[in-house]
Amino acid sequence: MHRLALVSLLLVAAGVAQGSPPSKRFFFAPQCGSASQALTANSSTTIQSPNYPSNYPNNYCYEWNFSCPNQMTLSCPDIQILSLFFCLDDVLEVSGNGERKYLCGNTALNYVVPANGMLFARFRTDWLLTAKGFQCTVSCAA
Ligand SMILES: [Ca+2]
Repeated sequence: MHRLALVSLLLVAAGVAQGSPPSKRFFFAPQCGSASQALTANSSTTIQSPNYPSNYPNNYCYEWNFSCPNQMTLSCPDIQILSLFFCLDDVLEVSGNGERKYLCGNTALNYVVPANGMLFARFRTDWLLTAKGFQCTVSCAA
C-alpha cells in the first residue's frame, strides 16, 4: 500500500508538471466520449455515472454539453466520488456560469446556469478504486 501511494504521488507530480488544467493532468486518462443536447424550455434530462447506483468503472471519461434558452439547473443530490488526491484522480467537473467546480468525495451540487448558457460536465476516473458515483438532473426552466 505504501508503494502504491508513492507511485500514485509520482503520477500526480508528473501530471501537474505538464502544466495542463486539472481535467487533463493525468496522462493515462482515456479519450472522452461526449454528448451534446439542446434542451427545450420546460424540459429535463438525467446524467449519471456508469452502472449507477453500483460503482463506476476505472479509466472512464465522458463529457456532456447542454444548452437551454432559459435558466438551466444541474441538480446532483448524492455524489460519491472516490478521490485520494483532491479531485485529481476521480472527478466530476462542472462549468457554465463562470465558476468551475471540481467535485469529489461525498457531496451534492445545485448549479445554475443563466439563460442562453451552456452547461458542461465531465466525469473522469483513474485506474484504481471506484465508488457509487452520481445521478443528476439537468432542468431547463419554463
Ligand atoms: Ca479512482
